[in-house]
Amino acid sequence: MASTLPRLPLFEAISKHDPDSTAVVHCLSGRSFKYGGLLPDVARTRDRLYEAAGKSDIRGERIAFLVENSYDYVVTLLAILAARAIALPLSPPFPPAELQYILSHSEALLLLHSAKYSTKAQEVLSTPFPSPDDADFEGAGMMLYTSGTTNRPKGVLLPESALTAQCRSLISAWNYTPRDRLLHVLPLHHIHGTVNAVLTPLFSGSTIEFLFPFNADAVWRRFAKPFLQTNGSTNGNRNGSTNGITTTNGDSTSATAADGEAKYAQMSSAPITFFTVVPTVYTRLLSTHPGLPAPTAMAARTAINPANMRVSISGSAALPTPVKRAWRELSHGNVLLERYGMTEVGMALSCGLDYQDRVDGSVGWPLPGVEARLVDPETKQLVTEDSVEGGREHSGEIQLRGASVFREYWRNPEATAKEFVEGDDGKGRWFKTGDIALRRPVATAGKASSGDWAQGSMYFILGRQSADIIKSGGEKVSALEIERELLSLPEVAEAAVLAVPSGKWGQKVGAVIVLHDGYKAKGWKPMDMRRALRDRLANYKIPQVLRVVESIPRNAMGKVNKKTLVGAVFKDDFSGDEM
Ligand code: MCA
Ligand code: AMP
Repeated sequence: MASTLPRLPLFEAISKHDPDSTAVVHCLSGRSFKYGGLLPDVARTRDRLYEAAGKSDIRGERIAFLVENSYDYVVTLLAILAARAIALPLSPPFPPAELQYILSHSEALLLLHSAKYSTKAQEVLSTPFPSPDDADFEGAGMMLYTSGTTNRPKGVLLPESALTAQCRSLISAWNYTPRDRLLHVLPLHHIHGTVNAVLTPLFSGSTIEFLFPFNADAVWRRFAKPFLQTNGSTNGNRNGSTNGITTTNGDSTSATAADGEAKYAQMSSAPITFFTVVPTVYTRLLSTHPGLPAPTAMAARTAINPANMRVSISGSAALPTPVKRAWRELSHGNVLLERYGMTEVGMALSCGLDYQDRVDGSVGWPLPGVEARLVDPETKQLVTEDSVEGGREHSGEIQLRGASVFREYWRNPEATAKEFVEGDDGKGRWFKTGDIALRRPVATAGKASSGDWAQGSMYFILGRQSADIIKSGGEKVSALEIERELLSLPEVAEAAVLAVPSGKWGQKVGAVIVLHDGYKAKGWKPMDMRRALRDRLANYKIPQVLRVVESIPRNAMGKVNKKTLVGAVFKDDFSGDEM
């Protein structure tokens, strides 16, 4: 029998779920894995980790892993926590140089690669269930690398206690249940994909169905499948197939095949009830829906209507109100729930489950267990409920504290110290998010109908304090990191990297370049830039628009005013309506 597991709250929760209910499904193949098999698999993998490390105490060590979005990923993540080590999920598409940086900076003890999971996983489904009975789990945690304002990504260390606090807060606000079935299309090296869409559903006994990489057509087919009308009947089934194994319902399969999409035939017919993604994904879904075959398009609309899709969440970047409205219309009334978070703190602010509490442009209230305040960045004064400036609402930097906040930037005490400010009430330090917001009462919302936490004035994000942080398709990008890479190229004499507004990405990365004299005659095209940066930066960080100029205007201090420059140089590239 596998050895015992530490008594992490997550493991205790999993051990109480119905062992026959489905934990994970691979959407396209229909393969599914039950809760009953999960902890035995975790225990075995944890023991294999000890073997690989050559010792059985790897507490607090960083264990990096490159595993595709799958049951294997879930087991690997949990096995690392079970070893009281720090899980460090890596993004497979990152170029080797970026991954190498993360590996060496984190001083990872091991790098695990996935062998395609085998029948072994099925074998252990029947092995006895190890009871979690070891109360000591100090050392367990997760580390995610995020772009900061400084030029290299920082390792954000999230101890297990912070992860658990984040999950509990979300369960209480969004009410995940074992009846929820979540379609998972996000990368697994960010909080959004890991905490909101893996750990919290596991805590709650929900089913996670992986469909990765994101593909709008496949998502629509999956949503639609339970509701495809054949011979005038609907084969939707609220309870879905037992354990999420594909119901080989002849009707739905043949209807899908009739659409010429046999590759989707193995998809389950259980309705998806929970979807959490970045705004760009909603934009992409909205723009591809009209191209679906008519029966699929209709079934997809039924699938996302509020009676079937319990909650659709948007976050990681600002949700444009036109996208929210278009989704509401397409879905016959499903109002997207917007929330605000950050790698360093998990989810911090959220609108409520009650539709009244999903106010356009607002990210809601501090989630359960999260304390939030606004501080004027100039005067450092607290922005109080009634702070009004010349009749206008007063904005400030969002500062946060609570059990969900990270511990430190890995091996970077200076950066950690810089991002926190001591509280004057003796109740601990506040994390400075760098995001500017205002608070405003909304007459129709905040009546505690979504929970006690959802009361009072609502938060509205205005933007970031620093122009050097760009959010593209939900990915955070440091302008300084890209400038550093550009400046290391022989062609480039000066570089300024800017956030260019985009309907599709929210913001896209733009570069303004001055070439060295020797390269001016030849010129430098976007293709040249892409080729030069390909092995140095992840794809999404490579500028999408480029301008070569004679000089970049600077102030007396030698600083570039990026807000002015972006308007002056990229006016024609603003594409607020590209969908
Ligand atoms: C892909 N491309 C991008 C991005 N993604 N360009 C700019 N920004 C991006 N985010 C480029 C590729 O390099 C490629 O360029 C082209 O678009 C198509 O690539 P593909 O891989 O097909 O793109 P996609 O699959 O359509 O990806 C779009 C996506 C993805 C699904 C929106 O970017 C995504 O999953 N974003 C979510 C990231 C996330 O989880 N963020 C949460 C972090 P080319 O054709 O030239 O090669 S924030 C967080 O965790 C906090 C706590 C929070 O609040 O949630
Ligand atoms: P990351 O470092 O990738 O965790 O990104 C965190 C940042 O994403 C925050 O500091 C915000 O700037 C941004 N963000 C997350 N959610 C929202 C939202 N709902 N609206 C606007 N910005 C958001």
